[in-house]
Amino acid sequence: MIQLHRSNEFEKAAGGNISIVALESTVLTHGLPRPQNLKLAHDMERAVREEGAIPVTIGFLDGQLHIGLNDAELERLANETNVLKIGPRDFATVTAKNLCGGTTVAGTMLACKHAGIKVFATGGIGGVHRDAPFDISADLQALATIPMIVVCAGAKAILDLPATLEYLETMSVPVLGYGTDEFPAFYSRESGLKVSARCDSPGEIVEFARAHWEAGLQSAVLVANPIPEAEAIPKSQMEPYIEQANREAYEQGIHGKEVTPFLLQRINELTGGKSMQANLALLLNNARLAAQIAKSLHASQRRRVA
Ligand code: PSU
Ligand code: MN
Repeated sequence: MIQLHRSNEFEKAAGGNISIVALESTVLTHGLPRPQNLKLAHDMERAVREEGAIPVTIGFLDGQLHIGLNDAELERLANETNVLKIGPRDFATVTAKNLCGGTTVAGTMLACKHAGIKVFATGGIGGVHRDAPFDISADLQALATIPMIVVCAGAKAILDLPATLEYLETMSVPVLGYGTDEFPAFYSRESGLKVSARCDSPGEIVEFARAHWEAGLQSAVLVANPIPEAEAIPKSQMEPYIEQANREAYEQGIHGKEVTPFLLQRINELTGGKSMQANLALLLNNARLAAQIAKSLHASQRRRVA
């Protein structure tokens, strides 16, 4: 079994039975520019704490898988120049070569499986890319096979959202709209697409997840939490920028794991920084909801034992 480098805080929380929320780190290393990336990492951790749970940011330093990064480690990961974007297939490379990097949604979920963490917050999951039918994020594979609750603001709007939802349906991953029947589209609250079920409270989400796993499924439960209204950008406004960025990625021959970071950065330039503000707001919003879900899950586990 892979060796885990557990932070003191994680050890204490796990031993003391305190609610835990995992946070990913590709968003720091590849999703946001400096210095907003480190500030966001701290803000997300604070948001989780304010809701009464313990944040555990996951990432690799010198080939070690950290379950929880302290402030100095977070700072290092956010500023390191030689950092990889680490999905599940990269774990062995990173371990063998003592490398550093941010774990993607899929990578973070794999780490959570080893650490026994059940709730995780990210911004937007990866999915099926537009006009590139074989560019399918490993995030979807992880969601299909690792039973935990993942909170996002939908799939990233740069993707082919109908195809992404089809894939999730094929893989038996329920998509829960939080307070909505519509699948949110990351920067926008609307997509014109439906979720598979709706939940209106953290407790309801926990009950749903329990019923899902009791039915014998091993897939994750994906919670789609719409971006707060104040920071949302209408889909009609975003779509031309997304199309332009996708076109440029194609023309410049960008492919593989570089596609998503390229698109996010290009869209940020095209929107004059507005898309990044939206991205930051939805990340914090997801951290808060994940903390509430973790607390509710924890309370329900205690009730069951009692
Ligand atoms: N959410 C964000 N920004 C990001 C990501 C999520 O707000 O940068 C990252 C996640 O780590 C996700 C990755 O797993 O983007 C998807 O990359 P790809 O499409 O190459 O699988
Ligand atoms: Mn890809």
